Order: sequence, then structure tokens, then C-alpha cells
Amino acid sequence: MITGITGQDGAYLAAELLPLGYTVYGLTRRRSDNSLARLNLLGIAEHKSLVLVDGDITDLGSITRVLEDVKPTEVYNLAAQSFVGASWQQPLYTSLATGLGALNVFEAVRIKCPGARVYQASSSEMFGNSTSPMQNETTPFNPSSPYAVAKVFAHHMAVNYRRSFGMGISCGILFNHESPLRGIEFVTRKITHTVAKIVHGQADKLVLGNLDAKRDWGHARDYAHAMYLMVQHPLPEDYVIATGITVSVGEFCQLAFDCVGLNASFYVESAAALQRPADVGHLCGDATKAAQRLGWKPTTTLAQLVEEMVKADLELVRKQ
Ligand code: NAP
Ligand code: G4F
Repeated sequence: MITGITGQDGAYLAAELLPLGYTVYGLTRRRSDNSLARLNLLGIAEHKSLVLVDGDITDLGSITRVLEDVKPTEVYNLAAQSFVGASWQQPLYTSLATGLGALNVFEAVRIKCPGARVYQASSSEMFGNSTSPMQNETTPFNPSSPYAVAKVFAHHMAVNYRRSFGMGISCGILFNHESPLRGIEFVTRKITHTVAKIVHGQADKLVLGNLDAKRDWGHARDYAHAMYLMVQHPLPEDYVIATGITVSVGEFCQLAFDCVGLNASFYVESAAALQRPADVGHLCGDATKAAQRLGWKPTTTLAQLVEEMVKADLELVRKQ
């Protein structure tokens, strides 16, 4: 079972599991349009082994009923209010969905299918502005947004349920991962989509906030594979998943503009209104443990990721 199946990672994870012979149950909440856009883009929305079930992680009763019906052997908890920027506007909802929602899932698993292996989507945002140049599983958390505080709560609850009840919960502390399926509000997709609009004459500038923030960006497909590997490992543990390479938002812009032969400095502006109340200035992950114990390594370079995203957005804007 995957919560958050309609999101970027849920779609890539389902695409990883279905060819392996899994029946994938995807939790979807009630929405007015029922869009399965990402599952459609990966060509799996109509897969015979994909079953969508109704539920909301903020509603313990709904999760409990779903788990009773499905009795899953593996539960991937990806559902969350995942946009850091919105977490200052909606701190209570973010705490409910991203923090308590995860606890609802662990509690429902404990009651209905305690033997299931569980994956919890932890985040590099939990490190906040770390004093370590590279962050690994032993780096202290220093959350600096309501989103990160909620993720730290969920992470500690996952570890606590593992220790208290012997549950098979693994936490993937994933650094930023992107793809053509990334939500348009996240900076990488905002950049590649705006580059495509500039090329097609639909925009003339790209207005961003903090251009100096550095992130370790990988491809979501590689990171979905890491989730699967963690759940297959006999020992439930926590793993950092990252590329070990960090670049600034400004450098990401230049890579994207390079793909279409334009100079970013002519188009990119920084607006104070788009700065966050607090920002994480530098993230760079050390995924040595995942390499040694899971045999996981990223397969897509940053340049390949940027090119794939720009190409996809050029095609999208052309069609529109
Ligand atoms: P995403 O694209 O924003 O997807 C979030 C998913 O959660 C969507 O399917 C959404 O459903 C669902 N959801 C939100 N609230 C829900 C609720 N109350 N009940 C049920 N479903 C709900 O996020 P993502 O990039 O795939 O990330 C997946 C997970 O990894 C998230 O927990 C995120 O915080 C975490 N994470 C992401 C990254 C990254 O770089 N992408 C890094 C570290 C950790 P709707 O379609 O209905 O909105
Ligand atoms: O793309 P972002 O919004 O991602 P952020 O905040 O790093 O969070 C993402 O990665 C986390 C893992 O570390 C996940 F847990 C989380 O769910 C999410 O997937 O912003 C990246 C950086 C920030 O420093 C932000 O201030 O880009 C900076 N930025 C500059 N201008 C911008 C903009 N971010 C956005 N979204 N939009 C801008 O215009």
C-alpha cells in the first residue's frame, strides 16, 4: 500500500513495484477532479494490479478500515503536505498531515497489520541549517520550518514505534529529488517550466526568491528504488539518500538555461517577496550507509536530470 500515490514519489514507486508483480493499493483522498495525471504520465493509471482505495491520513478511522480490508505486507507512507513554503501559511494543517498523519499510519499498522514492513518518508529538511558540511544518519536535526518540525515528529515516532513495538519501520531521510512529475511550485520545476515558457514566448523573466540556497538534487526514480530496497532489507533502519553533490538555485538556473542556449543572467531575478521567513542554506547528503548496506547509488546525474525536465516542459508548453 502506498499513501501519497498521486504525488511525484508515489507514481514512481508504483511504477517500480508493479513490474515486480506486486498488487499496489494506492490511498487517495476525496478531491473534486480525481486527477491521476502522474500515474497517467507513467502509463500505469489503468494497470490491472493497481487498486485505488479511499482514505485520508488525517483520519485514523479511514486508514484503519483500509488496512483491515487490504492487509498489506508493505506500507509506504509518502502522503504529506510536502511544500515547505506553504508550511508557514498552514502550520496547523502541515502538522496534522505531515506529523500526526504519519502517526495515524503507524498506529493503524500496529492495530491491523503489525507484521507489515513500513517505509516513512523522512526528509533532509530535518537537518535545517546544519553545522556539518555533509549530513548523514548521525547528524543532529535542527528543523527550521513548520514542515521540518512535523517531519522530525514523524521521524521520532517511527523510531519510537520500531523500538517500542518491534515494528519493521524504516525511515528514508531523502534529500531533494526531482523529475518532470515534480509539482510546479517547487523551485526546480518552476525553473524548467519557466525556461520552456520563455522559449515559447510565453514569459520574459524568471522571478525566484533565495538564489544562494544550495541543495543536493537527485532523480525521483532513483529515490523510489531506494525506498523499495530499504523495505526489503531484513533490518529496519534509517538511511540518508542523496547524491553527495550540491549546487545553488542560481547554478541550477544556469544549467536549465544552458539546455536551450540562453544566458540565465538575462532572465533571472530575485524578489524579496519570495524569500522564506527562514531558509535552509546548504544541504549535501552522505549516502555511504545506503551504498554499503543496500547497494544503492544514484544513476542519474544532475545534468541529465535538468535536461530531462527541460525537455519535458518544452514539450508540455508546446502542446499547451
Ligand atoms: P507530493 O508530490 O507533494 O505528493 C504528496 C502526496 O501526498 C500526494 O499524493 C497527496 O495527495 C498526498 N496527500 C497529502 N495530504 C494527504 C492526506 N491528508 N491524506 C492522503 N494523502 C495526502 O510529494 P512528493 O515529492 O511525492 O514527496 C513524497 C513524500 O516524501 C512526502 O512525504 C514528502 O514530504 C517527502 N519528501 C520529499 C522529498 C522530495 O524532494 N520530493 C524529499 C524528502 C522527503 P493529493 O494528490 O490528493 O494532493
Ligand atoms: O524546491 P523547494 O521548494 O524545496 P525544499 O524547500 O528544499 O523542500 C523540498 O525538499 C525537501 C527535502 O530537503 C522535502 F522534504 C520537501 O518536501 C520538498 O520536496 O526549495 C528549494 C530552495 C529553497 O531554499 C527555496 O528558498 O529553493 C529556494 N527558492 C528560491 N526561489 C525557491 C524559490 N523555492 C521555491 N519553491 N520557489 C521559488 O521561487
